[in-house]
Amino acid sequence: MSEVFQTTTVEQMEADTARLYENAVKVGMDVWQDRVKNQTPHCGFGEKGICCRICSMGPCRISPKAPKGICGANAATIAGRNYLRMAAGGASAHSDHGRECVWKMYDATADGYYHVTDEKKLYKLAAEWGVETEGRDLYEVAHEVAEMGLNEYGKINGFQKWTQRATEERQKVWNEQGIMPRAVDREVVTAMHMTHMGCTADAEALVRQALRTGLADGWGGSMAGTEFTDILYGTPMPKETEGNLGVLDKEMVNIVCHGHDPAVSEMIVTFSETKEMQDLARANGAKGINIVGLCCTANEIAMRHGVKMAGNFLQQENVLLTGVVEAICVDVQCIFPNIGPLSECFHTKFYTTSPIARIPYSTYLPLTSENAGEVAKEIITAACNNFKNRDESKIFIPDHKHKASVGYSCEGIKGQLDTVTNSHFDVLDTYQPLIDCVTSGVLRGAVAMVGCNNPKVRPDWSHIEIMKKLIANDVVIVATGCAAQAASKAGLLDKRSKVLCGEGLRRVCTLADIPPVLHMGSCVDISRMMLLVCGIAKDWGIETTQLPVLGCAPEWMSEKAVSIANYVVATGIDVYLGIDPLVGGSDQMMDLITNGTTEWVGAGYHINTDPDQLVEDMLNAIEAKRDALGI
Ligand code: XCC
Ligand code: SF4
Repeated sequence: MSEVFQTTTVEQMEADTARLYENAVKVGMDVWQDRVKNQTPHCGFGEKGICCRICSMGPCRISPKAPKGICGANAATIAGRNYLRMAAGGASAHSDHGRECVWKMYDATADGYYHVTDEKKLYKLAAEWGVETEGRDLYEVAHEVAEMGLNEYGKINGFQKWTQRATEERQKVWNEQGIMPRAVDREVVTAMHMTHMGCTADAEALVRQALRTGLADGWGGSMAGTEFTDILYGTPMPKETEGNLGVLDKEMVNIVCHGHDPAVSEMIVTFSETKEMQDLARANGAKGINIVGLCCTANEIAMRHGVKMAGNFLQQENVLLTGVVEAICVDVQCIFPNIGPLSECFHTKFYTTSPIARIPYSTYLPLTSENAGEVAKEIITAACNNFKNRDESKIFIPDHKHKASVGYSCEGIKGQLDTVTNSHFDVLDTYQPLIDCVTSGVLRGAVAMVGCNNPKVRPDWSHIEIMKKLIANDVVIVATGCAAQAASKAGLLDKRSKVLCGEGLRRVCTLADIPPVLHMGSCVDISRMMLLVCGIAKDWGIETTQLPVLGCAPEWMSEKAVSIANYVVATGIDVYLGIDPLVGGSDQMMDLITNGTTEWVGAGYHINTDPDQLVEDMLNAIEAKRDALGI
């Protein structure tokens, strides 16, 4: 059976996209491929990060003839301010998403729409934060823990509680370097203040604040998002699903959930399973209701319910171009405004649900803890009744899809390791078996593949080629976000893809019954990866900076990725970027984000826009880390 396994190639995916593009032409609507052409070449000043429009004396652009802005800001100042503002934008998005999740738990009741699913995780967090649980009602505890979680965002004194989960050494470094994160809101406001006209001009201070703001996200807002989401909807454990456009079903009512915060999609999944909704779908001539996900919402509901994943960021217009989507419902982040006009060209109904993401040509149904079920039912009902309005002449569903094993939270990974080595351990709460595989050389190391896809490079190509090369060299991969989706589309989350691995990794995959690419969730779940590396470092008895573990964002595009890169670096893990971080106009800034951070926190960026070279650099870096450890 393994010999028949084949990946879906980027060429095949591109052929699907080309075929769907014909539908866009047919309905007379532009899609990203057209807009990329219109926007290319990009503005050189913007690309290099040396255009400043922070005050109305400008915009000022740096060139050999004009080396300073009107106020005297030079290239390093301008590029540094732009960079910090990107990190702050990203930290805000993740953290505010996290805050919404905490609010849902604050509002949770035994008989409401939102309740506690993972009691064990709640009690663990309560114990960690010193909340009394003895003889108290579950929801009283949940309420108090949530209130503490909410207060973390704006507390007036002290640092993010979540940072205490990091290794002692990391906490010490963050304190010594003055980047221990305070309240999330405080770090973001500080970043905005520092970058205001006439404030910080020193590039080093701007880069340090980017690290601190990133830490407030990864070891603050994002971690809150992951923890409270797990408590509310369940901690992901390994399960099977499918990925790519072939998961859309011509005979079913197709509802697409897109965005990041699972509050809406959880309700859609729950209510779509009710008899009332199933009957309605059948009464409209469909065989049933097919919920599929896009972007990180897909990751959330796939990890917890095995919901199928239609694809990643640049697949969002493709999904509508199939002509079989009855409704697309979005929450926040990474939603193309073009979904509005594009849905108007089809029978597709477009729903927005958050005051944070208001988009023209949508029906706006703001979701609250009180009305969540009603909103979900309204969307599903409209979708079912919309089934008969499809235009047959516009339908095309590519048949590519792959099996995908998902759900590898830290708990899921430990559980899976347990199946291999439970002869040695009673209750396994250690990464020791994994560490043994690395020290013995069966596995060379690990790479966290994260981030978006981006038309600045050949979409998904870098992700897939880099992953294939890494697993062939016995490097295990953990993935989140659109990187994980790229793996899913190619078939690398299918356990059978172990045929592509080197001998060592293949053996580990067989023994532990895992795919070589472990899907750890959405982008806020990179906080899981931070706990994973700190957990491994603790169990191993070495520092995070010594681990043969790297981060890689070969096709990143969003401000969130900048925030992530900052906290991954600050956690001691080198980050390999395949897209320029938009600071190239200043040598000083380039030096600060590569060498500077390495001096302060032991890790930095490595940038190479050639994916072949990027993966070579990573393999060499892993071997160098192994040599330094003497393994
Ligand atoms: Fe968005 Fe999270 Fe990027 Fe994908 S990976 S395009 S941020 S959905 Ni986060
Ligand atoms: Fe120009 Fe300085 Fe104003 Fe920026 S802050 S727009 S560099 S004058």
